[in-house]
Amino acid sequence: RLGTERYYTQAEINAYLDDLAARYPSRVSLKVVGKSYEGRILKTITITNGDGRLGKNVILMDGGFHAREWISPASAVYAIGELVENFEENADLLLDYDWVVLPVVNADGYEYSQESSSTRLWRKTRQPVTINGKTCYGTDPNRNFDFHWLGKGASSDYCSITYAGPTAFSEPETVVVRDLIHTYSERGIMYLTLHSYGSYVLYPWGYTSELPETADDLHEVGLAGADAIKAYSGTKYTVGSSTGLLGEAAGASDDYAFQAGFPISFTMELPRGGIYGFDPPASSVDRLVKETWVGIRAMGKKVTEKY
Ligand code: 0X9
Ligand code: ZN
Repeated sequence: RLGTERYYTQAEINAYLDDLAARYPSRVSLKVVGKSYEGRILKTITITNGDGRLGKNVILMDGGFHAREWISPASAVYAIGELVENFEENADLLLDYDWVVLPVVNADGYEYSQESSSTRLWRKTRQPVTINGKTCYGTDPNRNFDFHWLGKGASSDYCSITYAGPTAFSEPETVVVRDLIHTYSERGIMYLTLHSYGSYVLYPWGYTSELPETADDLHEVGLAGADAIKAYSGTKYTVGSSTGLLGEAAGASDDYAFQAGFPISFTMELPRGGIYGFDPPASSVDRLVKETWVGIRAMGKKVTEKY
């Protein structure tokens, strides 16, 4: 198991995935799905129960969209560890479903935020944009998806923290997630993207205050996660639509996955911690990733029963 006593680099996380693939070849497979702007390898881990049945339903999960939200990759990695190394206790989640996880989407930003205290709060990717001789770095990957791109809550200012990018899917990292969403849109049931902070389970829409027709189903599955976490640790999550709870923010991956065919799509905003909210101390990683797993597990379980 990768420890929970500190945060790990993207390279260490990839090495852990390699280690799992070597140790559990019948249940785990890896795929290089692309490269970040700076050339870091992005790889997914597909977790099965090893029964060889093809075409099962899929739960697609990612972490590390926003660089500074370190508890997100940590939680994705912990979930991977549970599904693979604690397989016996989680076999119910893998009977009719495969899980596909990309733990660090914005690998360049994540590494940059680990470089020094002055870059700790970096959010965007690292691809530069130069206009009239002035350069600003990065695009908000969660404003870069081509569904109501540059709508409400997204900025066209290339130096803004919510910059939607020069075009939709201008970032290699969001292209990777787009392609994963389309690869699994036929059999994908739940898309779950891990962010921080605020302790929310958010469902579509995030570009409009309108609710989808299936809002009750989304709410029910989200509540299963929130209730499980409350019972486990006492942490209170709020469940609701993205726009209802946070206001419009268009061009995000959750809306994109939902419109592409995933009937369940959530942004999970993990709890705040530390001085800025994005920086829970290393000493609280263990507690947070464990309670987050309880929530992910409960939502996954609910999905396997409902769909
Ligand atoms: O604004 C975001 O991208 C997410 N919050 S964060 O603080 N992690 O940046 C929320 C996204 C919610 N989903 C949509 N607005 N579609
Ligand atoms: Zn985020």
